[in-house]
Amino acid sequence: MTIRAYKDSTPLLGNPAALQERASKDGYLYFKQFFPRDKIMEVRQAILTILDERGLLDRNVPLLEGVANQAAVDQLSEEDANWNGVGVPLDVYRQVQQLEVFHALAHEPKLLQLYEMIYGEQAIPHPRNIGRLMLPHKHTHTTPPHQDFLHIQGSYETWTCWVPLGDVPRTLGGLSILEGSYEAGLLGVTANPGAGGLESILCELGYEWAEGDYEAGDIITFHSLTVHKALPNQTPGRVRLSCDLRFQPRSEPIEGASLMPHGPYEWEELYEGWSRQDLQYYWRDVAFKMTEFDESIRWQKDKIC
Ligand SMILES: O=C(O)CCC(=O)C(=O)O
Repeated sequence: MTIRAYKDSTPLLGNPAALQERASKDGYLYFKQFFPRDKIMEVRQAILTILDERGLLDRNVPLLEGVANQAAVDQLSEEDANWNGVGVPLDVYRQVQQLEVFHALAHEPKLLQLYEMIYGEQAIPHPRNIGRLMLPHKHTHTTPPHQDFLHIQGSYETWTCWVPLGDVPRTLGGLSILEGSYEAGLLGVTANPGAGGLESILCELGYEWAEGDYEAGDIITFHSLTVHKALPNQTPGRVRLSCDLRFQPRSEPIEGASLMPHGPYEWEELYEGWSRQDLQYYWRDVAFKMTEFDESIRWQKDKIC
C-alpha cells in the first residue's frame, strides 16, 4: 500500500482560489505551523495539569512531556479509558470541557479566515469542541477509518480541524487521511470499538492514505465525507493529546447536537469563570436551518464489499 506524505498548503493561504481547488481535489488541507507553538502548548499544559492533578501522569518527568503514571492508568476500567471516545473518564473530561483556552482555539481569527476562504462565505465554528486524551491504557482503542458526516450530519460542508495538542509523530498515533475519498460519498459502515463506534467499509476504493509527523502548531482539516483514521500509539507510556474543532458555512443547515456540549454537561456549568463573553452562546443569534439527526444513514448501506 502506498502512503503519501501530506502536502503543506501554507503557500496557498494567500490564494483562496488555489486553496479551494486543492480542497476540492484532496478533500483535506494540511498546514505546518499554522498556530504559534506556544498557543498550542498553553492548551497542552492546561489539559496535562488536569491529568496530573488526577494522578494520571508520571511526576518524575516534566509535565509537558505527557508521560503517564502507568500504574494509575492501568487502574482505570476499560469503560473509563474509552468513555465517549475521549480516552478519560467523564469527570476528568468535564474539567477539560471547562477550559476557556481549549474552546478559544476554535475562535482564532486565522482559523476563521481559513474557513471563509474554503467556503467563499462566512464561516461559523460549532461550539461542540472535542478533546482526545488518549492514555496508554491496554484497552484504548485506535480510531477506525470513518467519515465524520455519520456523526455530525447537518451540512456536508462541515469541515473538521484536527489539532495535535503537542508534537504527535506517527508513532504517537497521528491522524491519517484517505486522500480524495470524500468523492466516494457516504460509505457503508460496520461496528468498531474505537471513537465514534463506526468503521467505514473501504472496498477497493482506489484512494491512497496520506500521513505525516505533526508538530505542535500544525493542523489538518478535512471535509465531512473524507475518510480518516488514527494511527496506533506505539510509544509506551505517552499520552496522545488532540482536539477536533468543526466549522461550517453560516448559510448551511446544522443538526442540533452540534450546538450542545460534547458530553452530558450544560454550557452554563462549562462557562463558569470564563473571562471572554464573545466565546459564549455566540451561535444563538444565527438563524440556522436546523436538521434532525437521521439514525438510518449510519446503517443503510451494504455492509459487505
Ligand atoms: O483523534 C482521533 O483519534 C480521532 C479524531 C477523529 O477521527 C475526528 O475528529 O473525527
